Amino acid sequence: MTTAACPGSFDPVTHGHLDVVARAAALFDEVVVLVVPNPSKRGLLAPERRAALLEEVLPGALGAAAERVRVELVPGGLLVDACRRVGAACVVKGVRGGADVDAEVPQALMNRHLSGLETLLLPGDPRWQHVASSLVREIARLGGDVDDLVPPAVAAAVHEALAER
Ligand code: COD
Repeated sequence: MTTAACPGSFDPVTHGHLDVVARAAALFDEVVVLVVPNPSKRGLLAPERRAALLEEVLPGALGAAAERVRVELVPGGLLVDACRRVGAACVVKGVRGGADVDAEVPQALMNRHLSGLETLLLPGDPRWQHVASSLVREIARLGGDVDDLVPPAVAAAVHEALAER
């Protein structure tokens, strides 16, 4: 059985993330979505909430393939160690354009250097290439509509978290 990891901050999960997870599930027997809080990014949702939302929306986004996808919260440490723990032989990430490629290729090479872990970069679906969690947070914070960018439960959670601030 070949297992892939889809790591991210997922603050919050967007349709762009879900598209990458669905495509990873079409290529691998099992996918582990790793929720890895990024210390360099100011968070909105608690990491546990991000993981719970992923678990909630994956069946609707992936259908039967969601049975082969699980979600794990990674409290810290190296990605390669988290991948070893969950038995992932490969990392799958989405790239929306040149800036993502420039950021991801050094990380991919470093992860291979550290442990031999390979990375598969999938071009982001053009429908979601403009979508980033940071923009979703900003649009919601400024009173805009994020319903086309994230599943309904995620939009509700983002508005709720902003209201509690
Ligand atoms: N379409 C396609 N792909 C997308 C989209 C979209 N609309 N939005 C996001 N993505 C991709 C991103 O390019 C990224 O690959 C992934 O989805 C996750 O995105 P985010 O924004 O949720 O998460 P990031 O970018 O903050 O990444 C967090 C990681 C945990 C993946 C990253 O920080 C990481 O790999 N950390 C490991 C630390 C480590 O081990 N370092 C040492 C060796 S490099």
